[in-house]
This record gives sequence, C-alpha cells and structure tokens, in this order.
Amino acid sequence: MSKLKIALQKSGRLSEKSISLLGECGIKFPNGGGKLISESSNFPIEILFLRDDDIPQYVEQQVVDIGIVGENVFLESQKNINIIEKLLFSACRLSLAVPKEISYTGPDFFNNKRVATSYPNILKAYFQKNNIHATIEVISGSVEIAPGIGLADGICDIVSSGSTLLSNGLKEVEKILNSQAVMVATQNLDADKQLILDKLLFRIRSVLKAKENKYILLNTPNKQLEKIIRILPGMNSPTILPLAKEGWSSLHSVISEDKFWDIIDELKEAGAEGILVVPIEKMIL
Ligand code: PRT
Ligand code: ZN
Repeated sequence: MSKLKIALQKSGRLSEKSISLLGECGIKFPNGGGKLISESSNFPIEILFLRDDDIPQYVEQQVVDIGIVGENVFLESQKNINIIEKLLFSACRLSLAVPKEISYTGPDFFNNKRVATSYPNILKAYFQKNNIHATIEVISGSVEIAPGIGLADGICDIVSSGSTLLSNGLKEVEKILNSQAVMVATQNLDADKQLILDKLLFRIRSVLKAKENKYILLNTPNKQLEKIIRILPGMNSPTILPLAKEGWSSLHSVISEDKFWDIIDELKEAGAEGILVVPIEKMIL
C-alpha cells in the first residue's frame, strides 16, 4: 500500500508545532533520537525531517509529496509546488528596516542603497514592482547586524515581535508580506496518495476549525431568547435546554473567538447570565 511522504522542519521554529499538528490529527509516530525518517504506526504516512530551506525542492522533485514550511520560504524558493492549506501558526512578516535615526519618507529611500537579506528573490520582485534600483546583499544569517557593520543601508528580514530590530537599533519601515506556516504539495500526486492526502486534510481542517471556534453556554430568561439567538450566529441553530428555574433556558452554540469579544457586551445587555466559553477539540463540518 502506498504511503504519503511529508517533510517537516528538523529543528527550528516550525518543528514542534508541525509535529503537534499531526498529533492532534491522531497520527502517531516515534519521535526523537534525531532520526531523519519516521513512519506512523496508525496512518499511511512517512515523515522526513529536513532543513526548512530544502523542503520546497524536495517537494518539487517528489522526494516527498507534501511539506510544512513558512510562506516566506515557499515564495523565496520559486519552486513549482502549491500551497494546499494555511496552517495558522508561526505568523510573522517580511519587512524592510533601516537604522532608527534615519528620517524615512517612503520606499524611494532604498534607491541606490544596499539592502542585506536572505530573501533576494522576494526582495528583487518588490523593488521591481516599486521601480526601485537598489543593490541586494545576500547573507544567510544575522542579517540585522549588516547596517551596524557597514555592509548595508537597510535590511529585509523576518519580523515577529520586533525586538530583534529594536535591540539592533533598527526600525521597521515597509512590510513586504505576511507569512504563516503552510502545507505545500507536489503538482503530481497519484490517485492513491491523493486519497491519503484528502484524509489528512480533512483531519487538519477539523483541528484548525476547532482552534478558531469556541463552544459557548449561557443562561437567559425565556423572554430574551429570541434576541440572544439573533446576537449569536451559531454553527447551525443553537441548542436550547430548559433550566430547573422557571422561565429560564440554557443556550449552547459555537462561535468564532474573535466575534465573541465583539458581542459579549450585547449578550450581557440582552440579559444573558452565567456565560461559559470552552475550547473545542475537533470540529467536523
Ligand atoms: O535550520 P533551518 O534552516 O531549518 O531553520 P531556520 O533557522 O532557517 O528557520 P527558523 O526555525 O528560524 O524559522 C522557520 C520559519 O519560522 C521561518 O521561515 C518563518 O516562516 C517562521 N518564523 C516565525 C520566523 C520567526 N517567526 C522569527 N521571528 N522565522 C525567523 N524569525 C527570526 C528572524 O529572522 C529574526 O532574526 O527571529 C528574529 C525576529 O524575531 P523578533 O520576534 O525579534 O521580531
Ligand atoms: Zn532555514
């Protein structure tokens, strides 16, 4: 029977979350021991642990069928592979930064300047689109020290909290792209492997959907029920159970977490009490 091959980052910012995503999908495999290949005991999948920069090429060459990388790495690689799912973790952005004392007025600043980066392809495309003529200095690590040692006038690098820029006397001036971990796949998957991938994607989507949503329970006087139902857009329609207390009901529904914070005051105003919000483990739609 055929097995799907997936490449995960061996050790780095994506490793732990990639492994736990598979775990949340019920996929078990022996982990640790610095092994390069691992086979699941309960799902037809084989895992290869690689450096993240190598993953797009391995997928393109079909050494593996799918992989998990940052969108930034996918775009920079320029390989003929597809993003099949955004995985909602390891969010960051690729930005241009300059020494903080520069009075920056716009992207034109970079004309005739030197910019250090590990993302020459993405940066080149950005400069072309904005008609900027700059020299790109390609370096593979510690990009943030380049202006300080006189190698460049600015940098283009991944920013998350912004503290690396700050501690190197730099400020973020342009965001080039937003990134998150994505699942990439070869463009030529045979039918057997496609079936396994569909099964995996179904599980992944159930896990991701559950993370974005919360289960909400609240008590309400019956006369306020209709109003509260209108405030709470549920998965379908909410469950309503009578309370032992005369004239009161308990209402259960599913709601996206962001929306919940917007409507909490409305719910209280409408008479909802004892509001509980609980995480959902899996959500099958
Ligand atoms: O060894 P390997 O090549 O596999 O790993 P790597 O060192 O190339 O990558 P790794 O593990 O650092 O990052 C993997 C992926 O995580 C990246 O491709 C991004 O998609 C994503 N990611 C999320 C980040 C960050 N956040 C991040 N903060 N990648 C790098 N950083 C670095 C950034 O380069 C800078 O040095 O962290 C610093 C900035 O962070 P803040 O919080 O100070 O702004
Ligand atoms: Zn890397």
